[in-house]
Amino acid sequence: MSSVRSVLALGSNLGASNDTLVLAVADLVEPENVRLHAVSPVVRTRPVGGPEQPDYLNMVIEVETSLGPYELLAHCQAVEDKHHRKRTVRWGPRTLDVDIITYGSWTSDDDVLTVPHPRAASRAFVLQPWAWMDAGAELEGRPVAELAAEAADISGLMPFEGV
Ligand code: PH2
Ligand code: MG
Ligand code: MG
Repeated sequence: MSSVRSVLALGSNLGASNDTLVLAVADLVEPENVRLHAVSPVVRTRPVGGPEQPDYLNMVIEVETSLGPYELLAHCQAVEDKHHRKRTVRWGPRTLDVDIITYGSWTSDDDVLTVPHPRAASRAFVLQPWAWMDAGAELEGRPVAELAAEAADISGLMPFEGV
């Protein structure tokens, strides 16, 4: 059974966000064929885009999975749904967002799934926790830590110290 490493980004800014993230990580790696490989620290971040809304808690995880990319997407969406995700305003507040950032070296740009995530390379709320999780990580041929330092939203990111 071949398996692939995939980086997933989680975000929440409605409800008990820290609890939601902890529970969502457990849900994401609950199936036998999704194994947790690494976890980032949780960060508090200013919202990027969308309407005025609360700060987010963000984190990333790396999983190893034998699910195909579209199966992994469906699994991520099922976990979002379990945590009462409503799909209304684009970039609006949400109880839980789970995005596939990378899926091995596989790339895709279709109506269902774009991988690597099209905006990840410019979003400190993804890049900085990822760099803390995996100091050697690269995206689009560049160190993730360098991309994080250059991202416009880096100044709005702070470590999350707990509730
Ligand atoms: N997600 C978005 C839009 N803006 N801003 C922050 N800080 N964190 C997010 O997770 C986020 C966002 C769309 O998915
Ligand atoms: Mg998102
Ligand atoms: Mg999403």
